[in-house]
Amino acid sequence: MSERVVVAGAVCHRGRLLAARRSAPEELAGRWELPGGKLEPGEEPEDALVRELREELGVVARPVERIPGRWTLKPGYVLEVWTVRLLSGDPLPLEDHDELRWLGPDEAYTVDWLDQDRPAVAEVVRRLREA
Ligand code: DCM
Repeated sequence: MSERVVVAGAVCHRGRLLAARRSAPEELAGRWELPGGKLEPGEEPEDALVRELREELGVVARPVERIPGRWTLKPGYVLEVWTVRLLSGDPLPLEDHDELRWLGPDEAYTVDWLDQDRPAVAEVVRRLREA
């Protein structure tokens, strides 16, 4: 049984992290996540992340570094996270989200992150504080 990989991006810009509020499905709606989505068959994780961020946010972005670790979402699905740099565009909630927020390290926990995203968020916030 192979696992399905979900890739997500910690988009960082000017010392802040981008948080996206999910609009669906019902059980996740209203919770905040690092934007991303499922790999398509044969797709490399970095390529999937670039595609997902273009589709969901309308930006051109570049994965920079993988955050160590992988987190189980539900049986058969694992989450992998990359730090991401914006190359062009201003993120908009085009698909899957109804609000975006840029959070500095001191505001990072003012939103209700999905449980499975929290370890990666914590690592990115630690890095933002050091930067
Ligand atoms: N997911 C998650 N954390 C993220 C992105 C996605 O837990 N940062 C989960 C939510 C869905 C699944 O991955 O169960 C697929 O995401 P999507 O519906 O966005 O393709």
